[in-house]
Amino acid sequence: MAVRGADREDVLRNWLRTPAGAVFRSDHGRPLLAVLAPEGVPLDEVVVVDRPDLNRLEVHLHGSVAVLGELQRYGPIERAVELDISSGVRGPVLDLLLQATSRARLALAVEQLAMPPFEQWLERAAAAPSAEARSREWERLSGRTVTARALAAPARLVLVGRQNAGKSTLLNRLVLAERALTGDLPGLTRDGVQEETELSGYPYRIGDTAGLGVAVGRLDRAAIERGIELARGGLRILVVDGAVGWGDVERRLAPDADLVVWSRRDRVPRPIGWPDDLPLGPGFDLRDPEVSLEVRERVGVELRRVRGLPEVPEDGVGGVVAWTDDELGRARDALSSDRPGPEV
Ligand SMILES: Nc1nc2c(ncn2[C@@H]2O[C@H](COP(=O)(O)OP(=O)(O)OP(=O)(O)O)[C@@H](O)[C@H]2O)c(=O)[nH]1
Ligand SMILES: [Mg+2]
Repeated sequence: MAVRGADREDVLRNWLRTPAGAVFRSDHGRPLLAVLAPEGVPLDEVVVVDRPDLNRLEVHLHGSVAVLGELQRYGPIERAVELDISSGVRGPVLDLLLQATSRARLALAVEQLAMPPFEQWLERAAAAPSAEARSREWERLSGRTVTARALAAPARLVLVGRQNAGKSTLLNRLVLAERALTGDLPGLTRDGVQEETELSGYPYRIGDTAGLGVAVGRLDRAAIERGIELARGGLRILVVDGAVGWGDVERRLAPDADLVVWSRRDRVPRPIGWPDDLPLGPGFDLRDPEVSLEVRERVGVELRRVRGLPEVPEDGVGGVVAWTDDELGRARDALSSDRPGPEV
């Protein structure tokens, strides 16, 4: 809410109090905590900023239904962000708006709310005069879409590897909390925990799995099966015990791994017997929780590289996004020059 004019402070005199209940006085340019009290009745806490440069006094308030409803009694609210929760296409944006856990994710939601409907955008893009211009629009749209989707919803990330490799310890470091039970007993994890966190600015749901190795009983075998099932379709980090190094388990899991992370760098400089021509990611001494920030940083950057994602855009992706695969497919048909069509 803002009041413009030389007498802006006088106009709001009857609406604002200091937190202690005294008469409110602005402090040029400096934000001040105040109480919004129309007709002297306290309604909510607000932040007040006087902007002499703009001849404006701003009252920053919660846009909650209760506050806005109360204020409406004093006159119509000219402009407020209106959420259309009936629109299926905007679903992901609404979810993001309500659940954003970072400034970048919130900025993306706010940006996308202001975008024109996808149909309208596509119609205009498809009307571009040349095939090159349309193809450029397609490139930009697909780039924005990949980044926006990666920011909006967590990617599934599964930790796989042999028993005792340090999978549960790695999970704990990645989520900055002792969530999974760890210990020297091989086969300790049966049903792995799942936790959400952000790495390098992108959200992930990380799942721990039962390690591969000697399945001594029916329960262990079932746990390993569940782990294999969980890993299907997600990103996989193969956790290698550096001191054990390359073995049958690694031979089996390495081809499908998106990233290899190894433990026990306190014992070995490099996983024993690791083939020179196989990709190998960062190694850590995972024992001390103090390493967590470094582990999160290194793993986050590696995952970004593997997924081909840019550094997290702090202010949205800069345009319309195809939130559904159907939208993306239609955009490809209408814009991409790869398509077989009468023009070719
Ligand atoms: N020295 C050393 N020990 C580690 C390191 N990382 C993990 N450990 C230890 O290795 C043991 C096994 O770690 P876990 O994280 O439980 O291993 P896991 O891969 O989850 O094992 P399972 O659940 O049995 O599949 C624990 O005692 C850890 O403290 C490391 O980098 N260095
Ligand atoms: Mg474990």
